[in-house]
Amino acid sequence: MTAAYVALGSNLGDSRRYLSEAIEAMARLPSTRVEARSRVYRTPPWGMLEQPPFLNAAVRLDTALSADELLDALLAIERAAGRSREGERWGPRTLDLDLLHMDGVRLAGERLTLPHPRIAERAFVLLPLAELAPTLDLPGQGQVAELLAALDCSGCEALP
Ligand code: PH2
Ligand code: MG
Ligand code: MG
Repeated sequence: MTAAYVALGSNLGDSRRYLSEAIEAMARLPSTRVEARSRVYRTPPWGMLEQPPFLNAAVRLDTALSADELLDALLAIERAAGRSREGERWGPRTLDLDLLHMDGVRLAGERLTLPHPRIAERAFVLLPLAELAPTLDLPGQGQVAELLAALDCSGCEALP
């Protein structure tokens, strides 16, 4: 079994529900357990500013799936949540599930780069991830808590 970290995001429709149903769907994947989940954060949109705020969270899975199998499963969960890939890059979405890191795995493929190459730039990923794994060292980027300390988290808040 391998630890895998997944970032969740939504800013269309009933975002809170998309996030919790996605976590339930991940818990139903074969040979996979949801080991920990962060709080849900409301975060200002990043990348494309003219869109509603996002809800973001992160989970740690323990899984026997390969990175490719897990990616396929995450994409299927996105599709089941009505995720369209027609819109603009970084635009609004019902559900986004990004595979961030798997322990001991480094990949630079066409479908998947691990660790995810843009973690260090994104408070909306690092805030929830730091709840789960502050001392995690992301190869090529650094330690989660240190990366987070270097970012501006203004406008991000944990929801009750
Ligand atoms: N996802 C994006 C683009 N911008 N901004 C926030 N705050 N949260 C996100 O999850 C997010 C984003 C594309 O995946
Ligand atoms: Mg994303
Ligand atoms: Mg994505």
